[in-house]
Amino acid sequence: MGSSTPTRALDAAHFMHPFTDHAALAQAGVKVITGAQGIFVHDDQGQALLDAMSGLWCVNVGYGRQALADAAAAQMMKLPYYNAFFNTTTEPPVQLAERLCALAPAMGDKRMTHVFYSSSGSESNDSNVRMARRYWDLMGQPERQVIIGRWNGYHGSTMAGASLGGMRAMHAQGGLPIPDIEHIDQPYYLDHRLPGESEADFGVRAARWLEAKILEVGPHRVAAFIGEPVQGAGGVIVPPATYWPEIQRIVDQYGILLISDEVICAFGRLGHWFAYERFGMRPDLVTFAKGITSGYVPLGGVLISNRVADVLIERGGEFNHGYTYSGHPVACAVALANLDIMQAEDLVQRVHDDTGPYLAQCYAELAQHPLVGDVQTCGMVGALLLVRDKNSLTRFADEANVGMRCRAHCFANGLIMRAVGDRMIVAPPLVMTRSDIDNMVQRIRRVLDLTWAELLAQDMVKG
Ligand code: PXG
Repeated sequence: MGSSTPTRALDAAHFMHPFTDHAALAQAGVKVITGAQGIFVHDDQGQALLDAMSGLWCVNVGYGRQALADAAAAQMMKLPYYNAFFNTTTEPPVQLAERLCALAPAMGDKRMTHVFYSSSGSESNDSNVRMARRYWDLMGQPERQVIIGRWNGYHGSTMAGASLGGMRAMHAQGGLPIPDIEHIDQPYYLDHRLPGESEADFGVRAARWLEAKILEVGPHRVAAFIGEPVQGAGGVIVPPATYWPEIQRIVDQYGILLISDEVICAFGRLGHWFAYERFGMRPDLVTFAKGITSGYVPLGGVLISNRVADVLIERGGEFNHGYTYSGHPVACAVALANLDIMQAEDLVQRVHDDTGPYLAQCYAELAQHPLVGDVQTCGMVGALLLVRDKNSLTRFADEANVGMRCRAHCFANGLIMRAVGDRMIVAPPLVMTRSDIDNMVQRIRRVLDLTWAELLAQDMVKG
């Protein structure tokens, strides 16, 4: 098509993409996505692709929702922007805060009472670092500065977000992590289990790595622990059921704050409004972004529990932190309309009762495929581990690039899945029906067959 060539040339000439090797991209050529409807995006060559990643884990209500465009247009004409500094407010962020606090379940004596807004997950985690450290200052324990995250966790790409995360390739660029951030290993059973160890026992042992780290750092120096309930960008790592309860016991014992980073996991992704409920966590701070607006406009923030909010408000004085777009009225109006859609279509309950269990059932069948060594799902996220030998669970060498091979077949066959090393992951739109899931799984099966055939032909697996 006529329009594609200038877009490609101009892209290569001027658009610096996120997380991209630009020399390699210029060689391979960029894919130009020009439109989308429902669960499909389409490109400038006329190919429709089933988007099993909901964009980047965010387009939960699917593409082309008129109500979200209408909400943005109406708010733009009424009041496109005003700030929340200098004793002013606007209506949409107030309504949204009230609604989020009502949707967030109380856990024991912990309730979510306030919302701090940003425009992304990364900024929200920067705010968490500022708030956790400020909290301990106000509590008269200013030496509590250390925040503990996990290797292969992902908390964003700003200086603080990338530091909290445990992506070594990110730390290797730009002098990260910032001071007083520590990491423990992730609860990935297949990588870290001991011979004969059950998944339940492993979950408790993995949680106790936190206790060991607290004791190493000194309990009086630890401010908070941050984790994703289910790791997303790290490859959809679903922890054993025993993991979070033991983490909760440990943070309670040492009095440290628990930050649940739910940028991916909230708003129905795991079949609950907030994932902490599913895992029995009692977080003090909850990071959100992505699904709050289904990605239609940028919005992020932090749910703040009474434990933290009471101290910041009653003892705090001025908290010297905030963004131009903290509580952006258009973003908050779109979020309210997005929550309306989710409630009208009962999407959270559907994932919980129907589509989530159905995805799990379909994935259990995919586990029979010769290339698949393990499957995990949780609500509407799923992972397939590609292995060289199914019986012994022998993994491919990194150089085999098995995930990238599989992803190439996906693109060529009308399917978007994400490859994280040897794990192929999905986070489909929550509006998917059972027959949409059938359609997706049929495509997945086809790309697994094609990848298997390619590996057989190159003698990389045994038939
Ligand atoms: N926390 C979590 C748990 C995330 O998944 C962020 C924070 C940062 O959000 P922002 O809005 O600043 O990007 C994220 C983002 C991937 C991928 O390839 C995942 C994310 C972002 C970009 C790519 O899986 N997650």
